[in-house]
Amino acid sequence: MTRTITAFARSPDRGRGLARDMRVRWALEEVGLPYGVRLVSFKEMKEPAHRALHPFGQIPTYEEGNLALFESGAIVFHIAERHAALLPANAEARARAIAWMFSALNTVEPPIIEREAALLLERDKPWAAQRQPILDDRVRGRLRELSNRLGDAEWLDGAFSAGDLLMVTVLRRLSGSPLLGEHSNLCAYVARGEARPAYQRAFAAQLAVFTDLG
Ligand code: GTB
Repeated sequence: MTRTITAFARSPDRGRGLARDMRVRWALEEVGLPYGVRLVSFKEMKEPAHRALHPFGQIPTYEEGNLALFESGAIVFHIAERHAALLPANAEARARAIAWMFSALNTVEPPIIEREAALLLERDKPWAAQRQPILDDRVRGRLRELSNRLGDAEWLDGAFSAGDLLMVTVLRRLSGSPLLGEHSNLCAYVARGEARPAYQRAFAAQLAVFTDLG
């Protein structure tokens, strides 16, 4: 069975692994599934052929036989559902890991994206300086809560799961920001995720796309 994902032909992050194909690559590497990558330009993403796979004209997408999926969370869930390496077999542990997947994408990621969008796209607005501390504090609040829950644990709930995979990719969006640096346990948590061999392989693969551009 061949699996194909889509990724940016030219990622604006210059290979830092911040685009959402990274989480799909990482999940596939964790469970040892080979995959191919189709690189798409910003123009191609908005054309009918790509929109047939992704209604919003974005990456990543995932094709496996007759199945075509969009939404990185749904793709990671699809991969994880079939592999105990990403979702535990025990029903209750599995439900909790899925809750962490949702919380990474629904509770922790939105304020991080909102803050990032303000920094990148709204800097010149007259209200930007007033709004920034509000956005910073929303992220701070979430990080504090997450940090309190993680404590000294290695992963969010027992063994590494798709919940950790998504949470680490979400927190990486704050790499280099002082906000993450305020929580040494979260920094160590992200570093543990990044140290996983599957993460390293996924990171190298997406970086190669950028370095191969020459
Ligand atoms: N909810 C969807 C999902 O999880 O799959 C969101 C998908 C999405 O936002 N895709 C982005 C995209 O295709 C790429 S990942 N954008 C193009 C468009 O909308 O036209 C977001 C992203 C982009 C760039 C960086 N970066 O350069 O640091 C980081 C993250």
